[in-house]
Amino acid sequence: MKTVLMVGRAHPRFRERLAPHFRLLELPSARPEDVTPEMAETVTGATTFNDFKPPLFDALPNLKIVANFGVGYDGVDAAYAAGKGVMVSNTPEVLDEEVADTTIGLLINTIRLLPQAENYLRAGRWVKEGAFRLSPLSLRGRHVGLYGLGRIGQQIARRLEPFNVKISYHTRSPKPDLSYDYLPTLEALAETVDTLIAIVPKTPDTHRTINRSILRALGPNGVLINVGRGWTVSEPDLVEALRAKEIAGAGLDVFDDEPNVPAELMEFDNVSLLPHVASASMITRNAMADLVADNLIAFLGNQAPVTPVPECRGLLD
Ligand code: NAP
Ligand code: 8YV
Repeated sequence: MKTVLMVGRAHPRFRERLAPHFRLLELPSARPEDVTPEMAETVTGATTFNDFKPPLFDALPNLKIVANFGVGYDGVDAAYAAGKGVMVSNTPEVLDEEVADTTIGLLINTIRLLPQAENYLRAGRWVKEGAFRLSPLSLRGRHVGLYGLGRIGQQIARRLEPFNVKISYHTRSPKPDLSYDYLPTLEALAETVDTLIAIVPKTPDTHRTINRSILRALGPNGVLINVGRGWTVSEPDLVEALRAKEIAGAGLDVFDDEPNVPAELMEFDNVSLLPHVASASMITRNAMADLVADNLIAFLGNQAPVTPVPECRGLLD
């Protein structure tokens, strides 16, 4: 029986799906120095929660595939893996609708202050003080800009259509099959819209691209929503822009140094913060775990993996 190493968390569904096919070992620390001689000799497949760096690849010389739990695989060095002939897979599509649903929820929560309104009720203030204050912002009349219009971005856009908001987007290449207005730069998008939703991957090109000047371009009625990666937003610039009222509010599901969230962000009443829960329903997380298992079962059974990452597709030629 081949051996699969569960690196980081061992999702209960991994055990259920993988145990009939493989001998399972665990490496909760994800640290290469904790790899035992037995692991080094026997492990041919691994699961990961987006944390698999070159020293861990090097510590497992018989590794053939790393199956990431998550569509974003920025914590897995896929180029290094490809260079060593190791396959990497991720979990696209199965989470698109859940993440898009959460994005719409976060957008409305941010604009209409619904979490604050519920806290007001729960604190008994409705009875004592009367109606909750009117939200200064509304979705009515907004122009939404999507920074990223891939699998998830397109699901967000589809959900926005019945809200009767204008929709524009910026990506590196225009999507001719889609009818939304394309803006060739992020700056042009921020100048055009008043609501910016970021759903781009963590790459060198997206690092802190949402900075003070983009936020100023969004303007004093502007709302920023980030569901991609915290890396994309300069958090210090966001705090400064909120303090200076250069934008009107922000909703964030992702942060630069998770699970640490800058204390300054918690000061603002016009900011809605979520602990990276966009895909976090049982049904969707189980679907992601199933796809991790399907990739391992296929590839270690000498079939093509279901969802290889682009960097490793050349290994299949
Ligand atoms: P995808 O299908 O690969 O879409 C990525 C989009 O970003 C594409 O439209 C791409 O268009 C655009 N893009 C990439 N680099 C860009 C750049 N430098 N400038 C402008 N646009 C750029 O990915 P996806 O499945 O939608 O997922 C997107 C990301 O969301 C993931 O990588 C992950 O980090 C994040 N995510 C977060 C959660 C959460 O729980 N909060 C859940 C799932 C995913 P072009 O190639 O034309 O530029
Ligand atoms: C993670 C995500 O998978 O898929 C992604 O890229 O960010 C999430 O769905 C989740 O945080 C598990 O760690």
